[in-house]
Amino acid sequence: PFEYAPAPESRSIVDIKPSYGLFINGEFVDGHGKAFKTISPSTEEVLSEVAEADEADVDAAVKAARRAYTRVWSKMPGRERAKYLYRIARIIQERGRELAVLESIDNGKPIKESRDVDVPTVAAHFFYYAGWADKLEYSGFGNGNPQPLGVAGQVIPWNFPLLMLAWKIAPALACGNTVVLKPAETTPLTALLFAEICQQADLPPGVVNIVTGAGETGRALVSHPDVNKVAFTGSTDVGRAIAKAVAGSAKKVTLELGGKAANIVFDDAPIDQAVEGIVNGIFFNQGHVCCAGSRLLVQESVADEVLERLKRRMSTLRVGDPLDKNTDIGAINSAEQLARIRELSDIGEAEGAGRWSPACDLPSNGFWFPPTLFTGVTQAHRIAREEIFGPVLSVLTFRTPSEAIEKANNTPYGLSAGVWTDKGSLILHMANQLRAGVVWANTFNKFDPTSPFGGYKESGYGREGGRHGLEAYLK
Ligand code: TXE
Repeated sequence: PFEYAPAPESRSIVDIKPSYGLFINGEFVDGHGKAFKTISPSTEEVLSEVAEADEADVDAAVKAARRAYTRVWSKMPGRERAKYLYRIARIIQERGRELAVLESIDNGKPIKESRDVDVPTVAAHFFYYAGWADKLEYSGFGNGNPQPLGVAGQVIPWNFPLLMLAWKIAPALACGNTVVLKPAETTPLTALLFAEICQQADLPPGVVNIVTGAGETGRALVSHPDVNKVAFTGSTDVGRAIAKAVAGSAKKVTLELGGKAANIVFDDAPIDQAVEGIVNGIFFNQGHVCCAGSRLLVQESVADEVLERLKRRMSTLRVGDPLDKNTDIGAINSAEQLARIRELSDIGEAEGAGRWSPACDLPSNGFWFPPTLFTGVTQAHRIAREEIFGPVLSVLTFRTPSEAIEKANNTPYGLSAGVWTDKGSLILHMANQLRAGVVWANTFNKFDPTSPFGGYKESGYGREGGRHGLEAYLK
C-alpha cells in the first residue's frame, strides 16, 4: 500500500536487436561459433541471440587489438587518448537512461540502482582514468617512463556488467593498452551497447573488442599467446583455473574473486544508521556482490535490538519488477544462481540456524528469492563460510573487539569488511587488524574510482581503481 507509484521505467527506450555479432576491429561481425540466448531473469523471456566466439574469433579479436596497439594506440600521446576516454564518459552520461534500463532488463537489478549507482559510477571511472592518461610519467611508475603492457584479455562476471567493464577498460586504455573483453554469458547486452558507444566516440578500430560467449571463450582469451595481461573478476574456482592456465607465461594477472565479508556492529554504533548499512550491505544488487556484507557480526549487548529493527526494516523492502522505480530487490540473475542460493539456505536450515524472511509476494515468472536472515549461526555452519551470492544474511554475535576480529578473519576470503562504531580509535584498530582489502567505517558498499579495490587471501590479488589500478596495466 504505497501512495506514490510512478509508472515503471519504459522498456521502449532500448532497442534490443533479435541477434548480435561480435565486436571486432570496430565492427559487428558474425562469429564462427553457435549463438546463445540471453534471457530476462525477471520474466524469463528471450531477449536476443548472441554470437558465441570460438577460438578463431578470439584470435581475430586479439589480432585486431594487437594491430591497434602497435599502429595507433600505444603511439598516441596520452592527452589524445584522454580525449577519447572523456568522450566515452560523456556519451555514457548522455545515454545513461538507456544503459540503465538495458542493464536492469538483462541483469535483473532494480532500476534505481542501475540508474543511480552503476551508470554514474561507470561514467566516473572513465572521467577519472581519462585524467590520468596524460600524467602517467608523473605517477611514479617505471622510473618516469611507464609503458603499456600490450593487449589485455579481460573476463568479467554478471553482477555488475557495465561497472566491471568500466573497471577493466578505463585504466587499460588510459595506460595505452588495447583490450579484448568477454562479458558474462547471462549479461552480454550492455557490453554490446558499450561497443556502439565506442563507435559513436570514433574510438580507433581494434582498441576495444568485445567477444561474447561462456567459459570456453574465456579460456581461449586468457590463454591466447598474444595476450599480455589478464584481468578477471568472478568465482574463486575459475580464478584458480585461470592462474593455472597462465602459469609459466609472461602474462601479468589480476584476479578479483569471491568474498564473505563481515559487517561488524559495536554497541555504541548509531543503530538506525547501522541497520541501513546492514540492509545496503547484503540486499544491494540482490546480494550479488563480491564484497557484500554477508556475515553480520553484532555485539551481544545490542544484538536483540539490532535484529528487531533489522526485521522491521526488511519488512519494508519491495521485491519485484526491476524497472519499477520503487523496487528495492530485483530478480536473481539466473536459474543456476537461484538454485545455489536455495541449496545453501536449505543447508543453513538443516544445520540448525534460524531462518526468517518477511512475507512478500514473489512474481510467478522469473527468478526470485526473498530477503532472508539466519540467526544463531556459528563458524561451523556452511552459511558462515561459503559465499551465497544472494540476499541472505548470516548473523553471528561477539563480546569483545578481539573476538570480532577473530571471527571476521576466520574465512578463506578477504575482500571487504564494515565497522560500525562511534569510536575513531576502534575504527583504526579494526581496520589494521582485519585481513580485508577494503574496510568501510560507518558505511558499506561505497565504490569510488579514486579508491583501490581488491582482495587478501582467496579473494584474489592485484588492485583495481585509483592510482593503484594503473599498476596492473603498466610496466
Ligand atoms: O562465475 P564464473 P559463475 C561467485 C558467486 C557465484 C559463483 C558462480 O559465488 O555464485 O561465483 O558464478 C567466465 N576461463 N561469483 O559461475 O564461472 C564466465 O564466462 C575463463 C563471484 O557465474 O567465475 C564469466 O564471464 N573464463 C564474482 C566469468 O568467467 C571463464 C562474480 C565469471 O563466471 C572460465 C560472479 C574459464 N575456464 C560470481 N569459466 C565476484 N567476484 O564478484 C568461466 N569463465
